[in-house]
Amino acid sequence: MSEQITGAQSLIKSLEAAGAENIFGIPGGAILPAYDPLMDSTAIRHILVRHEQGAGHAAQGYAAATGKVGVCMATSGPGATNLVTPLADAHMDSVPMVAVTGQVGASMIGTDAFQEADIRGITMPITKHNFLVTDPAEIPRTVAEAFYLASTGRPGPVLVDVAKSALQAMTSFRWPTELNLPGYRPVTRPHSKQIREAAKLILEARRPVLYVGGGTIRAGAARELRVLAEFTGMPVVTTLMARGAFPDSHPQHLGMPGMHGTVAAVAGLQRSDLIISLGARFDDRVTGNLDSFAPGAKVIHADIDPAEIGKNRLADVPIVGDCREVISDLLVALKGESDAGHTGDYEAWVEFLAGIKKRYPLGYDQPADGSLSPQYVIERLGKIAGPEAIYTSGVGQHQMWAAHFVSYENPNTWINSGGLGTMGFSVPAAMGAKVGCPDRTVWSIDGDGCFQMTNQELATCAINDIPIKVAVINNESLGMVRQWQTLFYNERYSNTDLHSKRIPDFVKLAEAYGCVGLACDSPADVDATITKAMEINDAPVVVDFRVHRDAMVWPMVAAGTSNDDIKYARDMAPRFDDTEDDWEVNP
Ligand SMILES: Cc1ncc(C[n+]2csc(CCOP(=O)(O)OP(=O)(O)O)c2C)c(N)n1
Repeated sequence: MSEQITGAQSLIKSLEAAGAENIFGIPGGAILPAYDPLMDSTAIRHILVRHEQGAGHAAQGYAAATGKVGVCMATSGPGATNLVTPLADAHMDSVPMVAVTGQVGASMIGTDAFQEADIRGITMPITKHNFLVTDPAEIPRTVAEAFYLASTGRPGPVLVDVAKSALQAMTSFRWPTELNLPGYRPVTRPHSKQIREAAKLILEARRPVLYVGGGTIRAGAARELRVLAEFTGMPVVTTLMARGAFPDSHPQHLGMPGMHGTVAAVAGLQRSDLIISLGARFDDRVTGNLDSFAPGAKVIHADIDPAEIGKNRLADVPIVGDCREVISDLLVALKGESDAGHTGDYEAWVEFLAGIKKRYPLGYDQPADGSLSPQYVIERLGKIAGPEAIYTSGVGQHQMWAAHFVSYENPNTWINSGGLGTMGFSVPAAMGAKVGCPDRTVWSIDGDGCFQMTNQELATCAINDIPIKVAVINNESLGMVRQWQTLFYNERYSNTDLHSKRIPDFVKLAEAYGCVGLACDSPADVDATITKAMEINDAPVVVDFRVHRDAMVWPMVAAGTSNDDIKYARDMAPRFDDTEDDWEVNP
C-alpha cells in the first residue's frame, strides 16, 4: 500500500509537482490544513499578502512577466470572494493563473456554514474552468488539470476549491502521468488551406495592416512577428495588451490603435483593405462604433480561441491556431510565393501612413504655469529606466500615457489590466512581476486613485524583500473620469476630486510601510528623482509625482462614435482623407 498522507500534504506535493515556485496568499480556517505542510516545502515560496485581491493580481503580474502559471491561495468565503476581481481580470486578459481556495467541510456545503460561499458558482463565468474537490484522492489529478488548462490553448484562470474535509482526510499521492480531458483539445496547428488563403489575400492587398493583440505576447511570438513584418513590409499596430510585441522604435510600427490610439494606427485600420488580426479580438475600445469600423477591409482573423473568430467582426479567412505557429506558417507560405515571384505592393500605403505618423505624432503641452506634466514624468521614466525594465500600470489616464510615452521594445515588459480595467492592479502586479524577475527593474506607474486601492501590498514588498518602484502620477483626482466630465458633462466634477495632494501624504505613507518615499513637483527635478529611485535597490520606493490636474489623454475617439471622428486634441480633428489620391490604389 502506498504511503498515507493528508489531503493537505497531497495538495502541496501536487503544487510542487505542477511546478509552482511562488504562491501569493492569506490563510484562514478552511485552507489552514494546507498551510501547515506548506511551511515545510522547500520548493515553494509563499508570500503573505495583505489582501487577497493583491494575491490575485500578483499572480497575474508574475504570470505576465514570466509566461509561467501564477498561483494564489485563499480561504473560503471572504478570502475566496476577494479573488473574484483578479479572476475576472485574468479571464479577460487571458492570464495563466491557478487559484486554490479552501472550502468548508464537504458535509457542511450548502448549509450556510461559517465562511461558506459558493465560489465555484460565483466564478463560473469568469474562469476558464473551476473545480470543487471533496475527495482527497482527486487532489493530484485536479491540480495537474488546473495547471494544464490554465497554460494551454487560450490561457486563463482556473480555480481549485478544496473542501477542508478533503484536506484533513488521509489519502495517497500519485501524480498523473497523463491527463484525460474529453472535449478539451486546443488546436495549435493552423490549417494549411487557411494559411494559403491568407497568403493569397496578403499578396492581393494594397493596404494591409498587422493588427497585433495580446495573444501574440502570450504565444511568445514577438520574434516571429518581427520577421513576418519585415519580410512583407506591412505596417503594424499593437493593441494595449500587445505593447512590446513589436518594437516601438521600428519604422513600420504605427503604435496603439483604439479609443486613445495614435492617429496613424487608427487611420491605418480605418483605411485598410486587409486586417490581419493576430491574437486580437476586435474589442470595442479598438473598433469604436463597429458598423463604421474599417469599412473597406477584409479580415484574416487568427486566434487560438475559435469563439473569438467572427464574434465582433466577420472574418473572411478564419485561422484557428497558436499565433506563433500561424505567423511561422504564413511566413513559409509568403516566402514560397516570393520565390515564385509574387510579392505584395504596399509602397503607396506605407508612404501614406508614414506621412500621417509624421503629421500627427504623439505629443502633449507643457502646463503654462510651470507645473509638472504627467506625460513628461512618464516619458522621462521610460527613458531613464529603459526598455529592459518591466512597467505595470493601474487604470486611467496614467495607463494611457504609460502605454504611449514609454517606448516598449520587448514583449512581457508592459503589464496592465486591459479588458476589465481594474483600478488597483498596478502595485500588486508589479510585486508579482518582481518576484518572477528579481533581476529586472520593475516600475509600477499608478494613479493616485488606483494606488489608494491596493497600496497595502507595499508592506508585503518591504517585508519580503521585493524592491519594486512606484511612480504615483498624483493629479489629485480620478483623472480619467474627470476628463470625461470635462468633455461630456460640462465640467461638472461630481465626485472625482480626491484631494490627494493633501491626504494622504504619500511620502509618509511609503515610509510607514518601510519603503523609501520621494516627492517631486517640478520639471527640473524629474530626472534626478527618477535616478535616485533607480539607485535604491534594497527597499521599495514610492515617488509622489505631483502633477498638473488638467492634462488630458489625446488622441481620443469618444465612446460609441466612429474611429473616423478621432480627435487629435480638443476640437482638433486630424485629416487623413485629404491625401486620398495617395493611398487610393486600386487593387
Ligand atoms: C475598481 C474600479 N473602480 C472604478 C473604475 C472607474 N475608473 C476608471 S479610471 C478611474 C480613475 C482613476 O483615477 P487615478 O487612479 O487617479 O488615475 P488617473 O486617471 O487620474 O490617471 C475610475 C474611477 C475602475 N476602472 N475600476
